[in-house]
Amino acid sequence: MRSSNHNHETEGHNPAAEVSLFPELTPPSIESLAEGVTLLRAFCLDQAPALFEAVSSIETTSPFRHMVVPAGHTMSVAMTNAGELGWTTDRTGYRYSPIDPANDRPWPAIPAVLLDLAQSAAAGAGFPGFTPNSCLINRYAIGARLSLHQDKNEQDYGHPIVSVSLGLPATFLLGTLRRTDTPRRIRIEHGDVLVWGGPARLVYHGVAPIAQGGHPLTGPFRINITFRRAR
Ligand code: MD3
Ligand code: FE
Repeated sequence: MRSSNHNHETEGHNPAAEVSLFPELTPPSIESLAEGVTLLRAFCLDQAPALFEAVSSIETTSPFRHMVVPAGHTMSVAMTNAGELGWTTDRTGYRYSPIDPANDRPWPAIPAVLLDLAQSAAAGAGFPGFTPNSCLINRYAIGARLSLHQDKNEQDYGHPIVSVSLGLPATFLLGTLRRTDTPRRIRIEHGDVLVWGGPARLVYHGVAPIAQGGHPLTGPFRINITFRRAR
C-alpha cells in the first residue's frame, strides 16, 4: 500500500539499508506549494522502473500519438491513456472516451503498480479513497511544452488529480484561477508526485519547454502520468 521504501520505521533490521547522516534532507518529503497543491518529492523513485515498464506495456496496444486541438494545431506532447475513460482531443473538441480512436478498442486497464501509487499518493495528501478511472500519459520530447490551461473536462471537481513525473526534469507553471496572473515556476524531477485538490483543482497550469538532456530510465523524454476520476 505504502509507496516509498525510504521510510525505514516499519521495516525490520536490515544492515544493508543505507542510512543518511542527514535524515531531514532524505527524500521523500511532503511540501505544500499552495492551498490544495501537495508536492511529494521522490515519492515514487523506488518504483520508477516498474512504472516505466507499465507505461511501455500500455503503449504496445495504445501507442503515443500527437493529438489535434479544436483550434487546429497539433500538440507537441504525445499522449496515450489507460483506464475506463481516456482523455482525447481532435478538431471537434476535447472529451473522455472509453474507446481509443486510434484502434477502436477500449484503453488498456490501469496497471496495478500505477493504481496503487495513485491511491497512496492521494491518501498521503489527504484524499483517502481516491478511485481514479482515467490515466492520461503525456510524453514530452526535448522542446515539447504544454501551454497554460485549466482541466475542466471532468464531471466532479471534488476529486483530486494525482500527477507522477518520470525522466527528464521540467519547469512546471503553477498559476492561479485567473489566466492573466504570472505563474510560479516549480522544478519537477524524476520520481516527484503532485496532488491537486480542493481549491487548486481549477488553477491554470502548464509545462515550460523541456530542456535538452538524457535520463538513464527514459532517455530523451519526460513522462507525466495523471490520474483522474473523469465521471
Ligand atoms: C492542476 N499535465 O495532463 S501535471 C494535463 O506535466 C497536464 O504533463 C501536465 O496539465 C504535465 O492536463 C501537468 C500536473 C497537473 C495536472 C492536472 C491538473 C496539474 C493540475 C489539474 C488541475 C490543476
Ligand atoms: Fe492539465
